[in-house]
Amino acid sequence: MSTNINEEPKYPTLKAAISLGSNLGESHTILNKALESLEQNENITIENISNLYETIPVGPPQPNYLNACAILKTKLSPQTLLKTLLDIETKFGRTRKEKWGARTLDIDLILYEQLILETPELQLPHPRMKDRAFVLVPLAEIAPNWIDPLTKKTIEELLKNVDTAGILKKIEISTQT
Ligand code: PH2
Ligand code: MG
Ligand code: MG
Repeated sequence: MSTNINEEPKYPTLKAAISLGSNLGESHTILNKALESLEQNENITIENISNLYETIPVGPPQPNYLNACAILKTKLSPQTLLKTLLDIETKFGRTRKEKWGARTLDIDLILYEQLILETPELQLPHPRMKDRAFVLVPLAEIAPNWIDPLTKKTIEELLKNVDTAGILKKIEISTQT
């Protein structure tokens, strides 16, 4: 058997948490289709999806967001997973203009196992995760006991320290159309 050193290493199936947001276009449909796109990747399976939340924008004035989180199992390295997420954003018409401006689709890598990473392209855990109710509220539904490797607190504990006033409405997955 030959070994190709250029081949991407075969990572075991590892757990990652992502956050999704949209506030331009048919946000509900876009989020569902983005999750379908992820599922179509043979190296990714979706373990769990939160309910959707309508949230007040953090940043410049813009329409309200729909936010959700998902737990993935993946064989991809964090860098390759990030590239896959960015490719899906582009597929759904994401353009990058204003920082924190309105977008058809934003997918952020929030946690990857217990990995701590500080690179220009990717920081893990996501550097603003612990301040953002629009991430912690949906994430606490599906991964309340996941420990933030930096603070050693669970998602549920981190959620207690944020203001959730900007979380306007929960849209139950079962009632989605
Ligand atoms: N994403 C941002 C900036 N502000 N506000 C809400 N409510 N939801 C988001 O997903 C969001 C935001 C940058 O990624
Ligand atoms: Mg974001
Ligand atoms: Mg992003």
